[in-house]
Amino acid sequence: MTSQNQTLFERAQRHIPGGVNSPVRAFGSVGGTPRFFVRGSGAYVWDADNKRYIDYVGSWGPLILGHAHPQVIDAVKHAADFGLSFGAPTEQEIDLADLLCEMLPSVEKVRLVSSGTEATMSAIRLARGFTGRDKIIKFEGCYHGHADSLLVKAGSGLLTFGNPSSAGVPAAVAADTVVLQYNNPQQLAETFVSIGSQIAAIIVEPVAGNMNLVKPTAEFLQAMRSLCDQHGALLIFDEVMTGFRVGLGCAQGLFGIRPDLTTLGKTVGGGMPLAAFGGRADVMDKIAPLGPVYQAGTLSGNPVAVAAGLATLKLLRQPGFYEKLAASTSKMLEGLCQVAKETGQTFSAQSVGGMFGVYFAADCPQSFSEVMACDKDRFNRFFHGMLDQGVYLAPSAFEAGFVSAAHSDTDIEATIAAARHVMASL
Ligand code: KE4
Repeated sequence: MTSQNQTLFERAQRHIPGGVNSPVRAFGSVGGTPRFFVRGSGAYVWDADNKRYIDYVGSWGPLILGHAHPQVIDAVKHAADFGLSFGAPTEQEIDLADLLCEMLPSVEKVRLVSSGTEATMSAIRLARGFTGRDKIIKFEGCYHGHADSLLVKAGSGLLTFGNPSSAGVPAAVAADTVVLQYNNPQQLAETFVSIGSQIAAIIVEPVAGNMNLVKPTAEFLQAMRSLCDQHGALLIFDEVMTGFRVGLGCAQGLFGIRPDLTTLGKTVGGGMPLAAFGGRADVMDKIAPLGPVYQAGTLSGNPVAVAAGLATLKLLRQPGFYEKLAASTSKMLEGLCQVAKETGQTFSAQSVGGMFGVYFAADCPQSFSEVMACDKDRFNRFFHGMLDQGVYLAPSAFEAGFVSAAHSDTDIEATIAAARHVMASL
């Protein structure tokens, strides 16, 4: 019998390029038919064939509370009853700005936007406007959304489809983006020695999640901070994925590094189109209408999205939230490593708070080249085996996974049992 997912995928491809509204959803890297979801609740999603999956993608990070959390849904419904958008300021935007500045000491002022791409694109423009410099440093395998300057040797969907640099980006734009190796402080220092006076900013994922999960070394983090200070460049932490995912203080709180600018998205909006960029007041005051760096958005600070964000952040601040999330995540990974050992699989895994990476390699990769050396084909077979078993992992070997507060011990144990079954015949 034809799967409804297949039928819908064929229909979708008639008028939507690739049948999807974002490339990573197309299963291009893992092959097969993308699942069309019809419902999510807690740790679960159901596809068009009414098959249930334990979900470890969580809409690529936002659903840290699980799908359709009642308090978030109620907040959204209540806000919607008063109108969907005004294109004018609302009190709730002040509440969210105040809360973000309270939760993140490095964020003295903040501007709300509608996507992570908007946040990073604006932060880059702001850094260039503030410093009067053009060069930006990013790292191979990191993905910061699809603004032209940042689609150079990027991760996520570009890496998944093997085209790390997008067509359509003018060479003149790409020329101002310097791409270095993640976790290579020596190379970074050498670059600053040669062109430090031209560098407006470093933008970095403080825990990389778009080439699979790669943790930063303390040396790398410290080098970025001190080199920016020495050369008058800004340090931008792209915390769209790590923000409120790895801890209440984000990655910057975890590592004790104070960036000049921070970008947020995903979790901060609880699943609604909400993102933000913020940081030093002297830098943020360069943003229009105060300063000369233009930035705008029809739906920026949208009241319904802000309601979802406020409801989500309120629940994340509950005592013990992150300890429990990290424990669930660690327990799941320990179980996967145990069954990999039992079944003779070369496998490793690691997590930071509620985000994790799994690798068909003996050791967790610490660099882009080590990620590329992992057994991608074996991951793809594992992905489909788990999908058949009702476990939905990210459909790419180059993405991080996410656990939610809704994942129960029973869900974790079921995931481990599924992995035992799949790994036994990989
Ligand atoms: P969006 O424009 O997709 O909201 O955010 C872009 C972005 C910026 N920075 C980081 C660190 C990100 O991870 C992202 C988006 N992440 C991908 C998944 N790895 C989104 C999924 C997709 O592209 O469909």
